[in-house]
Amino acid sequence: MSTDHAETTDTSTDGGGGAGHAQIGVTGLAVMGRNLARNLARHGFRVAVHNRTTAKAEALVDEFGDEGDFTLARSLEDLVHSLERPRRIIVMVKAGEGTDAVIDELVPLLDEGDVVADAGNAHWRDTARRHDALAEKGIRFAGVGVSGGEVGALEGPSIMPGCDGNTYAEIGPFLEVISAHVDDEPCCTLIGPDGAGHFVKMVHNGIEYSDMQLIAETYDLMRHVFGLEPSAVADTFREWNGTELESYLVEITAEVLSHTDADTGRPFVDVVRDAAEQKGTGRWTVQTALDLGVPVTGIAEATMARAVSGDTARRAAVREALGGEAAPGVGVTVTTDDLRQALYAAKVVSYAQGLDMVRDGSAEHGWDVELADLPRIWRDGCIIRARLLSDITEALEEHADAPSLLATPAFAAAVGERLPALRRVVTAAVAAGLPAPVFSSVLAYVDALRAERLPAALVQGLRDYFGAHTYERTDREGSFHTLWAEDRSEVDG
Ligand code: NBP
Repeated sequence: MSTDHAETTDTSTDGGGGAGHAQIGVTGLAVMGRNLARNLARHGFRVAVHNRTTAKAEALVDEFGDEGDFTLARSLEDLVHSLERPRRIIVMVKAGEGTDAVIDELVPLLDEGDVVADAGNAHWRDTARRHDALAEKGIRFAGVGVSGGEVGALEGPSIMPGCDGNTYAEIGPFLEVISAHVDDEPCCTLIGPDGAGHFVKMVHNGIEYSDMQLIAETYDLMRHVFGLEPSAVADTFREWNGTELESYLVEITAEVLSHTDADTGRPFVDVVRDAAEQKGTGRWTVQTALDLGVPVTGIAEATMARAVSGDTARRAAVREALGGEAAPGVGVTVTTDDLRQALYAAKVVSYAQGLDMVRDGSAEHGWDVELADLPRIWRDGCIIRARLLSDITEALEEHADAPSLLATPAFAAAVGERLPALRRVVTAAVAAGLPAPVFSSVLAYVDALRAERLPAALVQGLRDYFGAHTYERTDREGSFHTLWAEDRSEVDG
């Protein structure tokens, strides 16, 4: 470990004219890190900047040096030496091997009590591992979820830090200042220890998947059941952005749908290949949800829908074999207002599922996450920012013990009154032969939660028949097994 006192080295250039050590360092200056560093500098912090390829750090100081007080670090040693103590270093590199490479190089240069904050999109399990490994060396580690993309990083993202309280005391004040703000409240708060911040960021991204897929399914229905052109669908989304559906994603849906391709003059959406990518957070959410046994059906179907869209060879083969004509959709009427209501209800359900996942994950790992904090810090700065999140915050504050958002009075009523519309939308999609996997699955989820009895009783009977897995009875305590192959009498299980 280094015993040097932090000192700006000869190779460092003070871009903003300030003197003394930098208060915080950023390593990794691609789009996100660069904008985060500028955001910090614009707020008056003295920022040391470093990138593996030094040219990016030089370019940052050249282009934006007048925005604040930058110290250019040409190596990680420079970066470490340029910082006041305890050192605070934000790592914003490509998640995975890149993060491990930087940490491995950085750790021998650091002193006890220094703070490393990984603000990349790390898997929460990697964050927990890194936290433990660095704790053994006395170095404090934070896994910081950041949402808002390139613009958010510059202008104020939603930030989900996971770390110990004393680590947060070091970096929280910086993060809170540069985050988005709603009514003077920062869209940043300590989520919980070790992997909690990245876990919540992962679920946030999962919700983003289902939000986008629901919007896409709504568009598909308007296009193919109503026969509207993309520009007309855009008008409806623009109008909806003035209603309960007001959100960043609804707003940009209108922008994308009204865009015309310059080359062909056709609607932009018609010239884009219909195969959606997924970078991994949706998959991680579903994998983690399966481990926890928490049903996030909306997120799961949205992730699967992307996988189906990308499965182009199989799609072509089945279309060829089965035919691709749409069904006539006879006898089912659905209105624009049904779609608006269904979109809102389905969105609420998928948020409820994501929040359930955080509740269960927090309980499993002892993180003590305050659920109402999540919609509060997602109200601005992040991709899923929406008017709805203020109402969710309020409902969770008032009913902190509710086992589901759907069990709070406000959202039970909001979803309940829109269920007929959601049902009509799913029916119309099925009748027209249009895939609406997220609409369908969230409706099935609500119907399952509402049901007095589920056919799971039969499943239990079958499991007992072939595997003696036992079952419980409705009329008395205990575990039972029926001797299926003998006289079918019941014994204790
Ligand atoms: P990228 O994810 O494209 O990563 C590029 C950066 O990683 C460059 O600074 C590159 O240095 C550095 N890097 C790599 Br690649 N391997 C490295 C290694 N072995 N050692 C040191 N540095 C290494 O950048 P980004 O899009 O700005 O995203 C940064 C992080 O933020 C990622 O974890 C990403 O998932 C996350 N994130 C991104 C967004 C978004 O909207 N883009 C949103 C939220 C979070 P080089 O210049 O020398 O190649």
